[in-house]
This record gives sequence, structure tokens and C-alpha cells, in this order.
Amino acid sequence: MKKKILLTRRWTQDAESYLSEHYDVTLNASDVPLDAAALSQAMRDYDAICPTVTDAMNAAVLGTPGARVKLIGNFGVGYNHIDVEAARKAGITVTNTPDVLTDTTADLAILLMLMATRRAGEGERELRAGRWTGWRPTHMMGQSVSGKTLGVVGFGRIAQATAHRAHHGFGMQVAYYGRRRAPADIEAACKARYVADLDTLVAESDVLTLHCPGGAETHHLVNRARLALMKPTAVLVNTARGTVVDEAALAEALVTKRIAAAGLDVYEREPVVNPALLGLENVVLLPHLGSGTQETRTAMGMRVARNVDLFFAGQPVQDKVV
Ligand code: 8YV
Repeated sequence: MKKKILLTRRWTQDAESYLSEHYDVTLNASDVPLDAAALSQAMRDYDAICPTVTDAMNAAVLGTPGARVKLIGNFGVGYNHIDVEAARKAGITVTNTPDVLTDTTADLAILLMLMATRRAGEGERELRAGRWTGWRPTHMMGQSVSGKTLGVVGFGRIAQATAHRAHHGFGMQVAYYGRRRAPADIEAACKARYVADLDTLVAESDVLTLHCPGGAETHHLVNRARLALMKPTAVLVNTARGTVVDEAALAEALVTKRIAAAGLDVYEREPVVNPALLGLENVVLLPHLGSGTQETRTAMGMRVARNVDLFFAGQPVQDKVV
């Protein structure tokens, strides 16, 4: 009997095809997110669920009485939407998809940094609205990044890849804060300087880029007090999780020009974006596109599939979270 597997959202054709060939797979043709009741029912009906960031796999869902699910094969590296303690208690294995989205997400952090510092969104809006009156030396001047300090919060894979691009591609100085100092060879790869105190890093940075996980520990790590420490010329980039930033405080800091600009890919209550941000020229707003390339989304699906294959073959999974 083939194992029963639920993909909660549409995946790329290659990844859906692979899993459909090997398992009794249910695809989500409408691509509408499942509600809590549907996720609980799925816990009873399937051997594995493969969720995404849009599925709240909370304690109530994971603790569904009579659950059949033994594996949560998350599509994505971040797993703050999964209550891993509840999964552990229920004896459910959780896996994620590291490595395969590192470069793609780092590319997006750099894209946001450049768009925000060079006022790219603002310029495009001006042109499309027919408001561009032509070239002039003082037109829409942004800020250069060469020689500036990139402050990196969290120094995992995506952070390192972003720092590498910024240093080797754009001549930026890299400083970082993390719970632990990175090994010397990792620091040397982009001449990264460890700053043991987050407030010091925030105050020193010309561009501050966030790469820590979401969840309770990092909730509103960038709050009103920390925004007040930033340089007035500073730019904030968030490709991590929306909850890391107090969105209301950020909107206020952008309105009052307490900081110069921000580039955001993630939001506190996706897909809702704080209305205060929507009318501002000095913020770039992307709809959670971090890992969004054809190649990477297929690689993510195949990475989930590898974990599913190993799990049901009775072997250790590659990317065990719990
Ligand atoms: C994913 C992400 O698209 O992998 C992550 O943690 O943030 C994104 O790249 C999304 O979360 C998939 O669930």
C-alpha cells in the first residue's frame, strides 16, 4: 500500500510529479490554504503532511486525537509555523529544506538592499505615473553601498551568503551579531567582524539585514527602542520573518525619517501588510518572494521528497528538525 501524503499547496510540476509517482498523493488543486479543521482532519487521514509557512501546524492540530500522521515534511527552511514541541510529544518527525534556498534568498536580500538604497521602487512609480520630468543632477539621489557597513543579525547559511555577496560583490564591510561567534574560516570568507552586542551592531550599521529565525525568541527584536539606535541614514532589510520587526514602530520610523528606508519581504500577519507602510515611498514591499525561483522551488520540493523517501524507507531523514 502506498503511503498517503498531503501537499497543502500547489508545488512545481516536477516536484508534484515525483511524489505522485511514488505515493498516494493529494494535491491542492485550488491552492487555497487549509483551515484548522481541515488540517486536523488531514492529521487523521494521511501518513505525512507537507505544509508551508501558510499552515499553522499548532499544538491543537498536531495533537489531533486519533492522528495517523507520522511525518511533517515542511516545504521551507523556516519552521516557526510548526509547534515542534507538540510534534515531539506526539512522536511526529519534522523535517525542513535547508541549503537549497540559501543563494536564492540571499539574492533577494541584496535586491531589497539595492532597491531601498537606490530608491528603485519610488523611481519606477514616478516613471509609470508620468511624473518623470527628465534627467537632472539632483534627481532622486539614493545612497551608495560601497564601503558601507552591512550589519547582519543571525549568521546562518542565508546570512553568510548575503554577507559574501555584499563584501565581494559590493565592497561592503561586514559586521554580524549571533548567539555564537562563527568559526574563523567562516568569518574570513567575507572578512566578517563579530559584534557581541546587538545594540552596538544596530547603531553601527548602514544597512541592517535580518537573518534570524522567527518565533517567540526573536519577536520584535527590532522594536521602537532599537530603531531609535539606528543611524538616520540607515536602511533595514528583512527577509527573515515579519515577527522579528515591530511593523507599527517601523512604519513610524519611516514616516518620521528616523531611518532612511526599508526593504521588506516578510510581514507580521501575512498576507496583511500594515496599511501605514503601503503609502510610503521609502519602503520596498515584496510579497514573500525569498525562495521564489522555478529552480529553487523545485529543489525545495525534491528536498521534501528526499526526506519523505528516507522516512518511509525506515532510514534516518536528511533534515531532521525533531
Ligand atoms: C518559503 C521561507 O517560500 O523557507 C522559508 O523559510 O521563508 C520561504 O522561502 C516558505 O516559507 C515556504 O514555506
